[in-house]
Amino acid sequence: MRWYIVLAGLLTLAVAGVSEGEAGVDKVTHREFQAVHADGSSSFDDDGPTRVVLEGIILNSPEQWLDPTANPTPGPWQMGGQWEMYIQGEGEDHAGTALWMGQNYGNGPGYENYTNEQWRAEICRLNRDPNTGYIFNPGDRVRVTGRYLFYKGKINVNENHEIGANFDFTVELIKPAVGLPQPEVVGLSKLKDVNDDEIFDPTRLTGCEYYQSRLIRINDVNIVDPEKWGIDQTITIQDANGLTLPVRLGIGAGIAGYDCPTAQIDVIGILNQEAPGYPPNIDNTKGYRLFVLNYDGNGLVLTDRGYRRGNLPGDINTDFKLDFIDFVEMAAYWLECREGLCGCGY
Ligand SMILES: [Ca+2]
Ligand SMILES: [Ca+2]
Ligand SMILES: [Ca+2]
Repeated sequence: MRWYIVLAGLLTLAVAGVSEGEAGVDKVTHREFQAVHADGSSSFDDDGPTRVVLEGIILNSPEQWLDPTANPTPGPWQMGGQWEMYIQGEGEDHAGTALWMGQNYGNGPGYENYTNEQWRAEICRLNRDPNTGYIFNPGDRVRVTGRYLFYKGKINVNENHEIGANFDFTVELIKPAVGLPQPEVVGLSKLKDVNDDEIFDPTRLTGCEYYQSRLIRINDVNIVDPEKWGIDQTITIQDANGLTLPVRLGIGAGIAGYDCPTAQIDVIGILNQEAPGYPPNIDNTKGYRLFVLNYDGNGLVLTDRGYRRGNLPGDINTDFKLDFIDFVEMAAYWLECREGLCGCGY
């Protein structure tokens, strides 16, 4: 429930006594930015700058994870359009950070909502390099400048729930198409102890924290609850020793388009933390899961490798032939326009 960011925001503002202006901008590594206390709460925001500059590689297409479609009145406590991009540090910077935006900040007290038009303008801006108009993709190296808040186990770049331009964050292209980071192979025994409990190390040098917001690969597992397979659902993987991990499926079209893999598989995804509980009783040492936001139907590796065989652009269902089924699938989406990518007036 994203609106709890509001509570965290009020706390941060109270503690930090926010100062405005360029003086409060520091370039930091993801590892510095994500530092935590022994209880898993942020230590960076104890006396951090107002804004940070971070660099890294984009891991995901935001619209495969959260629905960007503008909706100003989706119901109480609902955020309407949302947008979240994960950025992974490089080299010695063994950490990563999420950037988050929502439309209806006003579902918390004292904040305002974006109108549909304002929301579209915001995510149209964030999906593009401001200097060239280039549309960002996973595998691009970027520079992020923005404010931040701690939320459920990790610190996120965001707008502190404010719609004023002074609270914007920006993403700029450093180099396009450097490629996704090689996913680190991580056994479940690195994430779970012998009792299948999450391993938490506040130094962030081992356990779940070490891999938080990074692309990892878990080999030789089975999905134990294939009946739960579907868009926006959570399934569970298990290894030969009985260790398990939740896998949060995104809203990528391939998850709806293909069946759940039934054999022993490998899984590639982003390790995320969403700590359980509600303020003031959030356990920031728990709540790790693997994000798999799309699937290409290959049957052996649960992931979206970002390319397709066949090279037939009209082959919508990727069965390597063009026929009426492709036409039907295309017709079903006729005239739809993906918020934030088209209709931007660029
Ligand atoms: Ca954490
Ligand atoms: Ca804004
Ligand atoms: Ca086809």
